[in-house]
Amino acid sequence: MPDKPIPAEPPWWTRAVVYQVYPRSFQDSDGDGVGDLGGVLQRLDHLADLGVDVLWLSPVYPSPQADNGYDISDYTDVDPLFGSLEQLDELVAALHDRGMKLVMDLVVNHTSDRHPWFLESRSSTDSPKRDWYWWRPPRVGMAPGEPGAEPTNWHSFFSGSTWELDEASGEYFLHLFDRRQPDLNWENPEVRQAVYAMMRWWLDRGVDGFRMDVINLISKDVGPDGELHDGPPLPGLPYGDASASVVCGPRVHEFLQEMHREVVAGHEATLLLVGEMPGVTVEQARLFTDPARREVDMVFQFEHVQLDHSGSKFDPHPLRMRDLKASFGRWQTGLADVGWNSLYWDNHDQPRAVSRFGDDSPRYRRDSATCLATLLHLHRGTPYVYQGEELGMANAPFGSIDGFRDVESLNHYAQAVAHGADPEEVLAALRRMSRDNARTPVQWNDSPHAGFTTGTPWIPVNPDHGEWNAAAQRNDPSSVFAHHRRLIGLRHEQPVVALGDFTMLLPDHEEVYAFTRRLDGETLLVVCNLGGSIHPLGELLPEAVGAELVLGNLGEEDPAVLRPWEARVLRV
Ligand code: ISL
Repeated sequence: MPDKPIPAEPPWWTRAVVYQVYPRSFQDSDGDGVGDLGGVLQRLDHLADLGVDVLWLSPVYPSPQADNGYDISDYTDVDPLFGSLEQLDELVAALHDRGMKLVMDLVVNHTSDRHPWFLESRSSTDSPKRDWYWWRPPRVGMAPGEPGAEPTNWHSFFSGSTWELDEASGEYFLHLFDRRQPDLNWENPEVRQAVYAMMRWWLDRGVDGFRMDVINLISKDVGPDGELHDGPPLPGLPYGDASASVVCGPRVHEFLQEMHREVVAGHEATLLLVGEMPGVTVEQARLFTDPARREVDMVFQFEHVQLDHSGSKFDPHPLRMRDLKASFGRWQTGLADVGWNSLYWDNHDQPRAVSRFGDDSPRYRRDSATCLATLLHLHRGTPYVYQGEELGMANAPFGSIDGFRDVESLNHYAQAVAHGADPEEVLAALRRMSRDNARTPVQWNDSPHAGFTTGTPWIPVNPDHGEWNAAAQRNDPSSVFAHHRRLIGLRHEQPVVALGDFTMLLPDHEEVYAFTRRLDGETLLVVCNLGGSIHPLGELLPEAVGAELVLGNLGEEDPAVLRPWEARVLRV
């Protein structure tokens, strides 16, 4: 394959690294136990020190907090829990002063059931906003509330039916997530215009883009008379799979192109648009991220974070590293010439990467965290660092169900136990897979609540913070934090890291993940050992042995031997 020449002006985000702040768990500034914007403002030095380019802020809008802010009741304000609009403006200015950008979370597949739009929609069957949401009568011949009378058999992402009965009107409304998160009807042009106006309002305030929550679910496959169709039955559940009707529905590209025309046009050079897209395929992602189509810059895909699910995420099985390699490899190849990848291990919806893909035992925690980081940051695409990932934060030791806070976990537990599952088994799965693993407070120092709050944290701090915290790592050159800083620096300094092509090596090897990145005659060879065994690198990849070490996660030793969880970036 010929080396790729450097394109004239690659978009700025090809060299950028994004840092996700989940504000509730980042830093509390007023002692109420919940993180807030004041806290984010206090910790900007941490981000600057790490060297990231963009802060993606999970929702801070007014919200009943049924899903920690992913249930929005006012799109153009800040919840007092998190601070004020003035502080948001302050954050934009403070980030811009430091050369960083702010990307807001855009949650427009659904609103909160407390949003005025929904209250109005619900108020009567002939409300002018009735059609802003998905209202449907019971199944023909059935009474409202009768078991099985739901308009379709769809299973919610958060357990149970996607339909909630409104007693007053005898009709059901659709919610792909919790019942307190009704889906907006994007078929209605007024809904779309209201969303675009809101987005323009945020851009006018100076924000630099949007991370679009479940944006590939906005178009539903609806027939000419409003029909929605049952999905294939889900094994072991009294529901069907809604995917065929809601994932990348018939008008999704049209809607995103319209959004681009109405909101983004003229600003595309400076903004970042990332679409979160559960269930998206490589082929679809190429369409969404083809710059010529003007939809989004990159998507969050889910393939690699579902490889350890057997059907449901709460029925996990051990991950085969080969499957992980194959999946990443497919995405790298699939978006090589058209489109762009987002790269992530962690976010607020996933268990902690070092516990899931690495080895969080004392022996290998630091090495596996730095190995995973090297692997991710050296791929082609834009890396995302989730708060605490740069510190090697691990899953938390949850006890009983009372320790969990997340609506997805709590709904799942209630439903599973109601259907006869063994509570201890359900808990074991939650301890491994619950989103709360990612939501324990950031560990700033070794003080009682890790420096997160002076009050009582809304969710307990992981007791390992005495050892694993930012203060301990910031000036330690061998820390997970320092390693992330080096990786981010490498992307900024080396065009080959940002733009080079990708070739997978040793595709069938169970533990050694190796690839090259090439650009303009320069070749980097990246070798990572995703396990606890030693591998004969000299035999597997002889060219690695004499190569110059650009960056490694373990001290230099025998170049012909790859130690457990060792990662090397080599210039060949
Ligand atoms: O968390 C998940 C894994 O079970 C997903 O189903 C997740 O809900 C999905 O990726 C969509 O996530 C986004 O939208 C949700 C919200 O709860 C998540 O926090 C958000 O990232 C609904 O707004």
